[in-house]
Amino acid sequence: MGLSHAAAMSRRAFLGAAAAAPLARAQSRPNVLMLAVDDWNDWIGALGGHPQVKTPNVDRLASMGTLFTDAHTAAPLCNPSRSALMTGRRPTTSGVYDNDQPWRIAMPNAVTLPEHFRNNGYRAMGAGKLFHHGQGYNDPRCWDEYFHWNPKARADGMTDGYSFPPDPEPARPVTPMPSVSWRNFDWAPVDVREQEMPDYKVASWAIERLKQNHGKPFFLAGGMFRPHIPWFVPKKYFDLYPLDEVVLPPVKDDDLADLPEAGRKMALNEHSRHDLVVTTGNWKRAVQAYLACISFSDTMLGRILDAFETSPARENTVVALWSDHGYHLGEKWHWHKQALWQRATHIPLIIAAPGVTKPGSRCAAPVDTMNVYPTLADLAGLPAPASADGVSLRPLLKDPAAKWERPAISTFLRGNHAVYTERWHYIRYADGSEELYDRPRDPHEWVNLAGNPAHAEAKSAMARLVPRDAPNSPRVESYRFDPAEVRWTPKGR
Ligand SMILES: [Ca+2]
Ligand SMILES: [Ca+2]
Repeated sequence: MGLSHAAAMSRRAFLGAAAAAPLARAQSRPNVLMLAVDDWNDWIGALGGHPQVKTPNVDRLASMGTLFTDAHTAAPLCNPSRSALMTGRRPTTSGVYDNDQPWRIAMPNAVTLPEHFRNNGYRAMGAGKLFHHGQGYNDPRCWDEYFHWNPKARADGMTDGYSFPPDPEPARPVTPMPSVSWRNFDWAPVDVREQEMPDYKVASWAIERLKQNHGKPFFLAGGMFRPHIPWFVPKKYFDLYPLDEVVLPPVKDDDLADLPEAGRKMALNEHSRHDLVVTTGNWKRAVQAYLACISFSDTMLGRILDAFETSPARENTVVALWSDHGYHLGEKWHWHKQALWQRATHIPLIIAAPGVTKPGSRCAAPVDTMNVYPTLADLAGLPAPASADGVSLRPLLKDPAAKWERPAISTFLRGNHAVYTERWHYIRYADGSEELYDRPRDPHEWVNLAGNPAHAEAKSAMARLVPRDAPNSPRVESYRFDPAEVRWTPKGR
């Protein structure tokens, strides 16, 4: 849908613009290239989350704009994170807390991020993992064009399939960890050309769109699937990290001793068996595989960036990159996501906006993914989203040292929240139990200060920042997704 004539006229009057051709004026608005990565924690070179990680391309993107060094996800799990970012509504607003709650069923009237751009004269195109599997790829309101792979994908808004190319996988399982219940917790080098990898195809599709003239501004989004498990990528990426040299993340033996019961349960959930990873001799192997997948995805993103930097859009495009959440590899005796410590919530977030950001700038203010939608809308000169729980980051993009008093907030399942300020990280679980970490003094979050009377005042101040679960926030039913039938069915029926 294009800008209406009346709106165009009033916009021109407001801007006091001379009588430029309507098309030229429309194209003067910036394009948006949004890159998403999956389960990628703060292990990028520019963030220093792991001393060995090799991410020259994401680092290059960081050098083009502003790297947020203290960015957190709104929810450390795929669907609630992506639903929140793409609709602008936190789980506490939407009721979408888990992977089995289809966001469009919960929010039939939400205007999503790409939809907002479409409604304002943009062409919206997407590929790869942007929404969670099985949701949103075919939402007819979101996209003008999507890289559909699954022939069963249907355009009815919510019953779309896994629109993702098939993954070349070895016979499974490769890794002998039978007691780990997390499906797909497996890894190995695969003997395939990288052109056969799904993320390669997603990147190629996006690259083709960068070369095309769309006749109006574009919103182009590409979502990488790696480093999501299973960690199967070509061997050359494993070879970047020789096994005997792999550095393990720091883990404290008795780290869980000072956690409340709810925290211990979150650390030692059914999918997370650090003891087993260690006793089977797999810790270094798993870290190697995760690093390999990061460098693979970084290489795919580099292909998109190469194409972007030689494209006509180069001078007039906002580029953003985010991960849907972080990832534990043993820290707090925890694996995977689904936790509220910094390793699970801290993410790469980079925004490069011509004329706004300074190349290579870094911003240390605590921000979260609820800021993404309002920021991209703002940078494109679009109206603020109608209902968003976050605000635009423009003041920080203009001046990374600008005063910023909002906390970063992350929520995992109903009633469990993490709140970050520059000084403190506060966690409150649904049963009311708490954790408090002094961030500058305790970067690994090993010492829970919640019971320390010396910090009672700070703790109370942090507790006041916890988002309320709206008393009438929706109770969203759980659904089961059948990929063969490409259908959602309520679990209770
Ligand atoms: Ca994810
Ligand atoms: Ca501890």
